[in-house]
Amino acid sequence: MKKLLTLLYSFVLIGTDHLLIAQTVDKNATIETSNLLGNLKKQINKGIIFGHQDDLAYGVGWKYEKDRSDVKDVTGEYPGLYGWELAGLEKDSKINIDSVPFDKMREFIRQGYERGGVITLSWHLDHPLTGKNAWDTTHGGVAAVLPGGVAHEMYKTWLDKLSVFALSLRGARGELIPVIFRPFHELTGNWFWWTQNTCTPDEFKRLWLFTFDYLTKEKGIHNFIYMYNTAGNFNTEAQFLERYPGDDFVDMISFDAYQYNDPQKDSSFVTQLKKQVALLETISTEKNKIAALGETGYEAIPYADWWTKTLWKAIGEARLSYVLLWRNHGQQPNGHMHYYVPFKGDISAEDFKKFYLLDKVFFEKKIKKQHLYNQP
Ligand code: BMA
Repeated sequence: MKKLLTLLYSFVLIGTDHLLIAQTVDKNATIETSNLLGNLKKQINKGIIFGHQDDLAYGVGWKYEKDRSDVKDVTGEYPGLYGWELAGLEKDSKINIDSVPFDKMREFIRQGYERGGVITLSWHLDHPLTGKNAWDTTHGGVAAVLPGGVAHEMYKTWLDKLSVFALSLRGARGELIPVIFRPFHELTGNWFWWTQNTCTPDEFKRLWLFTFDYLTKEKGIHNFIYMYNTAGNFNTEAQFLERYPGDDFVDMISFDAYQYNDPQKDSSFVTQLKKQVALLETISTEKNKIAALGETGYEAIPYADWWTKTLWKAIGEARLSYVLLWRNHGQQPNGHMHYYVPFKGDISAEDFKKFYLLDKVFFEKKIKKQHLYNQP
């Protein structure tokens, strides 16, 4: 009987242990990279990391001021996660699509990492056939970059440049800085050359697999965590997974969802986001993948209590590792305001402070204490 009980007990242990372990799909991932994934898995039980795109580079009404951040101006702390954008890297540009010099970006990435924060990268890479930007939906771009395609060799040179950049991201001990890589984002949309209107599911999966293989095997990139990211237009698991390349090639799953309507008159954003986040949670449990909200926000945040009354209402109960708010460009040449976190004095700044103080929301200081790069 005792023997039987011990046997049963070890089965139970093995069973739960399996659920705790988060193994990177890149079997040669650096120790810091696999530690980060393991800790993000634990993070979902503690709370959600707050992230902001281009946080250290500029904000509303300022650019490249040392140690400045709109998030810090309002809350006194930096975010726990930093998003950066690579568009331009593929054509040897010194600056990205939003004029951030890659040299500065590298330094900002180092600063965020040294503070214990998490780094994520997106890439609005140019259309490989037309040379126009990522929003050019001329068909055939994906087929062209696949092995045998007319732009395949060129695509490899783009990945070579990405690899040089990835290998240049180093911490104080010379270790590689782990990055959550979110390629071909919003893939279920219809606005990029890789979205569902321009390629078949099979072509998309082959694009992912080739990219993963080339980066890990040919280029020796071992500081990437791979994130699959759809647009916010799914209602079922099958829709979310239609172009999913497979459990062996994806570490994290996410989607992007923005609000455009009036939350005081129409609660559909909260209802829909809640539903989708719940679906994402189900998929992440089934697949043992870590969930996040890849991008969200309300441009120029026109409602003073948006943070606690809309965003938190939708995701407060969710088991998500992080949420990323998009960039604070400020005023565009046409006068239009483009920003997603409040700046000092902005109408939602007070509510943002309330959001920042929530137990389950993690900014710089709480994240630093998690030691995300140490053994989980
Ligand atoms: C979009 C906007 C653009 C920007 C692009 C890439 O959502 O913010 O202004 O160029 O992202 O960062």
